[in-house]
Amino acid sequence: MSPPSATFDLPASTNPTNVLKANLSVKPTGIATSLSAISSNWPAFTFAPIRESQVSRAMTSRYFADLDSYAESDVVIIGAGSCGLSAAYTLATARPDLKIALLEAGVAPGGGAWLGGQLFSAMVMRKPAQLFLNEIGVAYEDEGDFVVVKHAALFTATLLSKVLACENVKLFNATTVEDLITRAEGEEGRVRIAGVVTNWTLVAMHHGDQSCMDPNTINAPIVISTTGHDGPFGAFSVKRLVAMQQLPQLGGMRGLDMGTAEDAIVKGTREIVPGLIVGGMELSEVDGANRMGPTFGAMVLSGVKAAEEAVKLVEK
Ligand code: 48N
Repeated sequence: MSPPSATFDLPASTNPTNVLKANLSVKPTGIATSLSAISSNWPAFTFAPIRESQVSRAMTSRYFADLDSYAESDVVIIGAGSCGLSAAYTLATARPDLKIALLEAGVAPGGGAWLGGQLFSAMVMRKPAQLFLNEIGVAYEDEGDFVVVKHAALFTATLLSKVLACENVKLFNATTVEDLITRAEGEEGRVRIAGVVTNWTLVAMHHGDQSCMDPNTINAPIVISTTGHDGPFGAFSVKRLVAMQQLPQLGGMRGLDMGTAEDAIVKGTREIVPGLIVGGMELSEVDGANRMGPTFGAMVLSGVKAAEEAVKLVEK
């Protein structure tokens, strides 16, 4: 028995596609009329002319202009996962005067937020994180104490597009932060973070099998590190701080406890050493916080808090 047609008075049908058509909230209109000039005469179709060097110059002139401009940034964010992207969006929209460099080791930003848990599609966020979804215009189903975005990629793609649309953000993807720039500050042996050391990720992965391939740099008085929990690339900055004797040791991420993990990560997002704010799952490695598993509200709100901590430092 097919479900009653909610929007059209059609006879019950055993053909499911008819039921689908009957319930479409958006009526099909065919190829968008804005493309009809093309689709109406394919045999006559041709692109405007171009020379290969024009493509090369269009890409390289812009990329190297960005490298030159962002060599001195106001804020660097390491890691464009759900926390880093939320921090970038919040900071860029709150302070459009700040120049923000967003460094992402992967070709594809988004970290672990393209899927829910165990490769399932839906993404769960506990309230009040739905306020951020409202802010960026992502639809969700309200389940009472939590909401569900129908596909994690809808959240991540929407947030990524909003970040990339910000005039004051430059995403350097496929680019790894290999080290931190430091300045001696305070008591003997203590430092302030003053930027990042970068390299193409493919180069960073092959230092061992090539002669020295030195890195590049970005100076910035504030760095937000959201590189995720420990893994091949994860927990980068906090592991580097231990190696530089700026942290005694890592607390190590604890077992899964959703009820405690998310509050701890959001409330604990803070400046760990002068100039370096840590958020998201990277923070769990510092504080020995529990993991929360496949719920993402803490990542988003930790990103919001990291942005607020950065604004406090800017305004100091
Ligand atoms: O998604 P992640 O790994 O990290 P977060 O903190 O944004 O979100 C964590 C979240 O996905 C979870 O782990 C969920 C909630 N599960 C928890 C649990 O209990 O299992 O994004 C980190 C990003 C990635 O895209 C990395 O590629 C990137 O950071 N990255 C780096 N980018 C540049 N330079 C580096 N050195 C670097 N290290 C990591």
